[in-house]
Amino acid sequence: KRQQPCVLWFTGLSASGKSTIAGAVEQKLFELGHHTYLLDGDNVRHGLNKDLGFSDTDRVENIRRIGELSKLFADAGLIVLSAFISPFRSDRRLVRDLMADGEFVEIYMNTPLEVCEQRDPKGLYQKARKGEIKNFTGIDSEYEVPEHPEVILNTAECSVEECAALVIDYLRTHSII
Ligand code: GGZ
Repeated sequence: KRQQPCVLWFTGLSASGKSTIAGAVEQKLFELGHHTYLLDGDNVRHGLNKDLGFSDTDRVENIRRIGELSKLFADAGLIVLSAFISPFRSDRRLVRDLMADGEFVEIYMNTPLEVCEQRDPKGLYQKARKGEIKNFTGIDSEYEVPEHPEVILNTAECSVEECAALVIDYLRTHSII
């Protein structure tokens, strides 16, 4: 099936829904006959980037490597879905600049911190509040909100299905699929 290789870059706080929505979008793309690859903490931070932690410098290097990796998969013709907090604007800009015009789709998970903290699926926010985890994004490490994301998803108000459909709509409107 015809598709424009590109990178769908999901950015947002921990528990904002990045991996969940990326997974739902990937499932829809698969059903439509498209070829995709999903990058997230599970397959990157435990492998290629297992030497990196959560200091600012390590996060910068984490995103730099993931950007290069995303570009390679896009060069292979795939629609790449990358789901990382990627808290810094300059790092997301660097990845955008690796890609050709229109091939970087920044998807901002506009989920309020309170909602993420309430979800707290792994109990990490609770640990961060108690000081048991340092440099936790949204607590004692910064998240820089995207200024011009291509797509904004309000996961506190919309279902996973609705959010995934918005991304698919964007890809259709912009002739990526
Ligand atoms: C943020 C942390 C931290 C700290 C561990 N800050 O919700 P999760 O658990 O499954 O996803 C989070 C993941 C973030 O990794 P990223 O590679 O996406 O981060 S970044 O883009 O900033 O490099 C969270 C867990 O790792 N985690 N410690 N201190 N998230």
